[in-house]
Amino acid sequence: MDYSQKKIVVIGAGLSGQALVRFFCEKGAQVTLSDHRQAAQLNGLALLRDCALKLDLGGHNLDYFRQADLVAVSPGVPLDIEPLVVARKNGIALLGEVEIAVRELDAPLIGVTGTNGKSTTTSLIGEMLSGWGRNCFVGGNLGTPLISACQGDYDSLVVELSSFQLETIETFSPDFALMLNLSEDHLDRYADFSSYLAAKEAIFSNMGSGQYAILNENDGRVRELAVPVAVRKVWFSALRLLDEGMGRRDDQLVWRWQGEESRFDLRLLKLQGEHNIENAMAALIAPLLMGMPPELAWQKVCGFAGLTHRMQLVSEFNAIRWFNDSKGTNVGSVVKSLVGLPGPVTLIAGGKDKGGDYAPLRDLLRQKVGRLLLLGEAAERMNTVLGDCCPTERVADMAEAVKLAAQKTAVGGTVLLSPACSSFDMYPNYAARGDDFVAQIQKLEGRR
Ligand code: UMA
Ligand code: ADP
Repeated sequence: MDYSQKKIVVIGAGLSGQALVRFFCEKGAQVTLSDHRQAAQLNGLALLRDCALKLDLGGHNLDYFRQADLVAVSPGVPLDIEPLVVARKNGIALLGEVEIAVRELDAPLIGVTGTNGKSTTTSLIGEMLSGWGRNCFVGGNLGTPLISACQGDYDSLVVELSSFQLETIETFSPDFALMLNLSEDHLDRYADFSSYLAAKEAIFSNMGSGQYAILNENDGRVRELAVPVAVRKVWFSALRLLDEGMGRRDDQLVWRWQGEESRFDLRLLKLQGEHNIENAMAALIAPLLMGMPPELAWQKVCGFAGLTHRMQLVSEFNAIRWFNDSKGTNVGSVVKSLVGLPGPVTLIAGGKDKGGDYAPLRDLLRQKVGRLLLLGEAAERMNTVLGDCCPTERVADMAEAVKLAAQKTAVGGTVLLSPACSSFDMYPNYAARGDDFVAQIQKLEGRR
């Protein structure tokens, strides 16, 4: 695309916005970076000092949005805010960061979406392809915006995609699209669950022949998605053997494709939990279809110990096992994390409420949770919905949560931080929240 001399407004000055600014400046565009936060609240702006750009901070000046040739949208910016409504009314094109990126990139692209397991699965695929000698980009919602792949010379792109990123695609059409599972999330941004599902389903909308949809057979909502007929569906199931696709029998994964069969021994997998078996199954499929030798693929999967902030055993202080699952940011992920642990668990939850239903946690709380400690903005609503399931207390911050957990959890017990909420009420992101949890445990340990 030729962006030279084009007037481009980039909205959102986070990671995506800053990467977009760098991209458009290199293309010779006239760039304005707009954010409703003030400069002092934004990190990394100094790194843009070499770019000739205008700043529109502390609010969005509508004139810029009326006069632009293009508005480039960061994923965290909702499409119904006034500046974007004004731009649309004035006939200005709005494109998301992923759409802008894919117009520049031509390497085979593996897109990973679903409600939970995206980061783990994306990383697993990256491990496999790199271990096979491919020079692959691994990023997207995982942390490195896809637009920054335009600076590299990649032979494959492995991209985690959020519903926010998929809302603004127009031509995006991955060679492999993985849909891991679907449950309630982000209902603070979407009018209802079906709007969230529609954003996810959009990953298939431009796909056609020669492309693959990799789908979880055991998720009813995934089974109902509309996938264009020309797209080849490849199923995985952690519950049974499949005639074609990735199935399972006991401790073996069985891959059957075009008359060939490969088996993978699950006892060698380092990743823990049933949900990670599904992630491993889903992750294997695209590399195998690309021709990666099955033994090498499985060796790379088994070598992967998992990402931080996902069911990470961070301490055994006080003869208690402390798990950091700060990335457990919705009810579906907390369910999976609790199922995998023996009770009784002291659960630390809460944060920024995303408007979903907490009631699916009720049975598990009764079965597994000895004490529930609630943090953040969501604490009140969670207490109303869940407070009668087990002894429940509100805490002011992570320090109090960890202190109380250490006092109230019996020797041999488990403490789990798995918030079912995003972190933005108290922290810049889920990683900062998980780091605080670990730091508070270490503080107590120091006093031992
Ligand atoms: N902003 C405005 N006006 C608004 C709303 C927001 O100016 O009306 C500004 C904010 O002040 C802020 C900027 O927009 O400065 C933030 O933009 P952003 O939220 O898109 O954040 P980025 O730093 O660009 O990070 C985004 C993803 N964040 C979100 O989707 C919320 C990151 O995913 C992703 O790693 C990154 O792009 C690179 O691709 C994080 C995330 O929480 C991990 N994702 C959600 C999730 O996983 O649940 C979807
Ligand atoms: P995402 O990027 O989709 O948020 P992650 O791989 O970061 O997913 O995992 C986040 C949390 O989601 C994990 O800590 C775990 O509790 C849960 N989780 C991971 N994989 C799955 C899965 N396949 N199904 C359900 N929950 C999962």
